[in-house]
Amino acid sequence: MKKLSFLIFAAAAITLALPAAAQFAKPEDAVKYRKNALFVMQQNFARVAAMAGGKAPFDAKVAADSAAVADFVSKLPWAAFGEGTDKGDTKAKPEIWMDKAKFDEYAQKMQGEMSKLNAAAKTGNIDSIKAAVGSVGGSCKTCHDAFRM
Ligand code: ASC
Repeated sequence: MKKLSFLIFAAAAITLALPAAAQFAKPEDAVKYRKNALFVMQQNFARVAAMAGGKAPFDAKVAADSAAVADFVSKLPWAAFGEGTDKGDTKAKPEIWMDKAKFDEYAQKMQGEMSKLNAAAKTGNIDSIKAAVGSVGGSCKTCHDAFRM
């Protein structure tokens, strides 16, 4: 019994000590997690971008709601780029793990721009939204050019 309690304690301690990055049962789960998060983010961002680009009618409420979701979800993918998740059904380049600092910097940059878009969308000002959409798009592209196949 003592041994079992110890094992449970040890397992809990290890789980809590691990960074969020490692908290996936399998590497495939991490890949799926980050792809799904990026997909949900992209869908919400693209909806706002379509309005900003005049390709969809401007609806301030939809824009604000979508930007808020994109902002929140923009925080999620990064914990799923841990070591050993460079394999499988992914377009992530090995360069991510060779220059993690740069990758993290680009990820941070995008999150910052997305949070500015969220703030702009809350004001309902289409010109501010347009400018912020451009900055987010630029930050997506910078990272994709360097780190996506
Ligand atoms: C999107 C999307 C991207 C970015 C990028 C902007 O909607 O899927 O990867 O915007 O195209 O340059």
